[in-house]
Amino acid sequence: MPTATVRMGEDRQKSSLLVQFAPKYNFRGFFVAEFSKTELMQRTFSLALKGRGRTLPNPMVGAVLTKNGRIIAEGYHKGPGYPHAEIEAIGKAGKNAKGATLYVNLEPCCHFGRTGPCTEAITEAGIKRVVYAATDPNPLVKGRGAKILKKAGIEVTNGLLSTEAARLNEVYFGLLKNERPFVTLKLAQSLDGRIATIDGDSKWISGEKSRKFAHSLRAESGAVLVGMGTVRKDNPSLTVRHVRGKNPYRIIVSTSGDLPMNTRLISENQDLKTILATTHMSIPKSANSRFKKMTYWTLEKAANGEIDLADLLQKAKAFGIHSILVEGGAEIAASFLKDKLVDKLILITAPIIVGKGVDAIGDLGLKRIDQAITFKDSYRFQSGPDEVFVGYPEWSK
Ligand code: AOF
Ligand code: ZN
Repeated sequence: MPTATVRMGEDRQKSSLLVQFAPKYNFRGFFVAEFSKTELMQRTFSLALKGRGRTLPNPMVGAVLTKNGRIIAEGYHKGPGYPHAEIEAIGKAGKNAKGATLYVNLEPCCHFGRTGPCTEAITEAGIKRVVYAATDPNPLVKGRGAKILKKAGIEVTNGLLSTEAARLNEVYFGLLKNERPFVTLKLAQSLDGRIATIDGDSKWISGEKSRKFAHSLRAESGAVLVGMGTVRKDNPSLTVRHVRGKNPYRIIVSTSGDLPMNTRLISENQDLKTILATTHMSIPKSANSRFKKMTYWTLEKAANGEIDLADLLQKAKAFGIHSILVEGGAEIAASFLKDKLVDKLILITAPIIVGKGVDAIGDLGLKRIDQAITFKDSYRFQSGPDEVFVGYPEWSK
């Protein structure tokens, strides 16, 4: 089932989330118009997205207060330490909040965190009805928020656009469910599934528009991760250049830790965001000061002698990284897939044929087609001449 309408336009290209959750309705003049429940819930999504890239580890939340079918106030969560969306909306409505209906994409919280419980503010404001989309997976909330509101005599409805609401906050939901960063695997391949020619040339497979899109994915991620093969062949910078946004951490996975000295990830590490993940502590004796500016993670070895990726994800989580964009190459992609550690696949296919070359994904050790990885909630969109496939692997079929 597709999770949302996909509409493309120049402005939508800036973020994968905006591609997926392009506003469906025109809300100009919304204070006087009447809207359906679905439209109002959709509006909470648009408001939530205003906090995009700033809320983690908190979710993106938008709130709309209505009275007699009309919007009287709105709010959204700007990030940890800032008021929750409901509090913003209630604050703006003032006394007018009495008797209003609250629409919100996440169940209102009921705990003291960095801020006070929304359930209390909702009750005190005299709100009559609460319509929320998804239950908050935070164990401190998880249905308790709704229970408390009902106990206070407030009419509570949930479930409207709940699948979409969970997707909107997929990183937040993933963090709580899997207790590790959310992993997106992104690959740009030719029609015949190659990411490079036989000589290793890969510049460029996808078009300019897709490369911008890829940079927006970087800007939205806590870290970008590549294997040693990619560092050697492509010497990538892994910074955000084609769009505005902050650089993510750059993780190099290398069992040997043997980095060439002229690597851009070392020489262009002014922001001190390059991390080398190896199986042993390995600042080379001859290391110059540029090498010493890197962060080193020493990780467990898996049974096959390679880096234990689950351990890597735990290190990343402890480091405060909430989402990781795996950019290849083929072996790293295969390792993450084999370990079932990919939450989302973004596959960009350019309309070119390369012939013999480097496969997009290495050996997965599959013998039969019925063992192939399948996807749910997938959708496709056009990005200049390329086609983009987005899907969520079904690990527990
Ligand atoms: C809401 N509305 O807008 C948000 C909620 O540290 P705090 O006080 O900001 O609390 C963070 C938790 O509150 C977060 O883990 C999630 O359970 C909930 N976030 N809840 O009702 C909001 N951002
Ligand atoms: Zn709250």
